[in-house]
Amino acid sequence: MSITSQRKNELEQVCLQFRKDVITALHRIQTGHPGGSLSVCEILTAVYFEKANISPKNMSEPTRDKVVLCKGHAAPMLYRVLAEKGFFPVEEMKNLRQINSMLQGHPCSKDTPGVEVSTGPLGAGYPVALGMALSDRLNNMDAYTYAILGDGEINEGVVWETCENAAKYKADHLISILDWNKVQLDGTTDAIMPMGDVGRKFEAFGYHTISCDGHDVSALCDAIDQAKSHKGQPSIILANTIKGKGVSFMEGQNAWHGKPIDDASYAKAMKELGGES
Ligand SMILES: Cc1ncc(C[n+]2csc(CCOP(=O)(O)OP(=O)(O)O)c2C)c(N)n1
Ligand SMILES: [Mg+2]
Repeated sequence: MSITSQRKNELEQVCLQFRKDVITALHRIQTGHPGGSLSVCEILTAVYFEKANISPKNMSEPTRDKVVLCKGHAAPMLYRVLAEKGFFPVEEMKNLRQINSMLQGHPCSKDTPGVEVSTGPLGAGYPVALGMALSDRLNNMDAYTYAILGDGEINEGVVWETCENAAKYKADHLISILDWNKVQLDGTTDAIMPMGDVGRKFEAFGYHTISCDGHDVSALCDAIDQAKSHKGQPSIILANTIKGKGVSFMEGQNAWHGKPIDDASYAKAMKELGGES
């Protein structure tokens, strides 16, 4: 069922706060990844706040849904979302990327409550996500595994090996979401490694594809519903996003993939996002 317009408005406000808090945390530490964190904001919000059956209360129950942020460099946004879900206090964001902090530069399942799988090496999270989905099915559980991928990440060969297996095993409880922002670290995805028609490529590998606006929480929720209702094939949601979304001078700019946020840029970003964090 679609979310109401009131709920959509609420989640948009929540996303605005997430963006401010992530930019503030990244400015404080002068390292980390703004671009890919801002682009995945609504995807994580739709999954964690509307669709996935996952919370601090059921984290130890095998029947819970699972989420794997394959593009692990967007950890700051994942952490902010997990804090809002109650996995740890939001004040922990102050310790982002500090030695011995629970919030390392890339997600670590050992250190961070709520993190299902440690990720960072691009591509490596995806086969793990498939394994989790297949394991749940073997155990007769109706749980879904959500795998969130970057569009530069899908240059990795292991992603396509995973697709072959997901199709072979008809992994219809693996819901993949591509943060399709068309930019990676050093340039546009087309310039670094042209992937052709991404949707047709996934279809050729045996996937059901769904496209949507990846900054529209309501559209993302509908796309997830469609993926859930599609049986006998894995689904991937091609979520059209903008790298750096919400901060005009970061939008579409690979330079802001992993650049420290200087004071002037921070002030400008916060003004655009509507004030202090
Ligand atoms: C195997 C591997 N190679 C290289 C890197 C370095 N790296 C980190 S992020 C990134 C670009 C990722 O681009 P994309 O998947 O499009 O992410 P997004 O645009 O969502 O930030 C690269 C090359 C890595 N983490 N892992
Ligand atoms: Mg990208």
